[in-house]
Amino acid sequence: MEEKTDQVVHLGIWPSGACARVALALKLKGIPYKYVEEDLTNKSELLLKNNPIHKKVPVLLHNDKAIAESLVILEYIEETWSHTPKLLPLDPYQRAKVRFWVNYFDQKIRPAIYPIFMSRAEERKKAIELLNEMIKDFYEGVKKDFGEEFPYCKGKCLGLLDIVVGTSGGNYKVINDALGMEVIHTHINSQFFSWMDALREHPLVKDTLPPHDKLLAKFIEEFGPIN
Ligand SMILES: N[C@@H](CCC(=O)N[C@@H](CS)C(=O)NCC(=O)O)C(=O)O
Repeated sequence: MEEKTDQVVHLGIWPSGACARVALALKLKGIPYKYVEEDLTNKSELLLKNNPIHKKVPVLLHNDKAIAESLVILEYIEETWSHTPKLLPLDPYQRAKVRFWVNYFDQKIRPAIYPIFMSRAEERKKAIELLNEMIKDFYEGVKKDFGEEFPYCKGKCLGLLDIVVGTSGGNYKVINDALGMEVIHTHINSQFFSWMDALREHPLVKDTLPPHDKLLAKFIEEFGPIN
């Protein structure tokens, strides 16, 4: 249980989906924390000391104990502040399934976005098709595994999967706008994107995701002339 003396610091950068995961989980659990924006072009001593292996954000400092890697941090938050709302189901098999799909999203879908920005013409077309196929497999699989309670506990609660998927997928329109094309085919995976739209409307998700135009400007700055 959290004690009055608990000090929680979240070290992150504002455009990052991985950092948004941590912020959203802390807000959902109602844990007071201090946010420190990192400068990745000039990494701070605080970051280098507390994540010496990867030197990446997010990092969570809980009473000066450092935890790195967003998915590890989410599990730490769930175990340390075990009061409701729970981020994971109680049943071990259901928990395993949530973790499976969280990992699929983290390891397959998120990394599939970058190659779209870095490629052109035919290569880009293939990268887009691959992403949309993976989203389809993901959504079908999740629906099969969680049935009626899915998505988003029928709009009642946010769990680990909603946090991980919503903090990246919630800004899907930025990808289309940055590239000036329909990378994300909302008509093919319409149910998945309805889920993302519903998540975006959640007050804490709204409070956590960067504004569309700010993120779009960042994408354009980062990836240069995209087309
Ligand atoms: N697997 C890590 C990925 C974190 C990550 O890629 N962080 C980026 C910002 S989004 C970073 O700190 N990059 C700095 C660098 O690569 O030097 C996680 O989920 O926490």
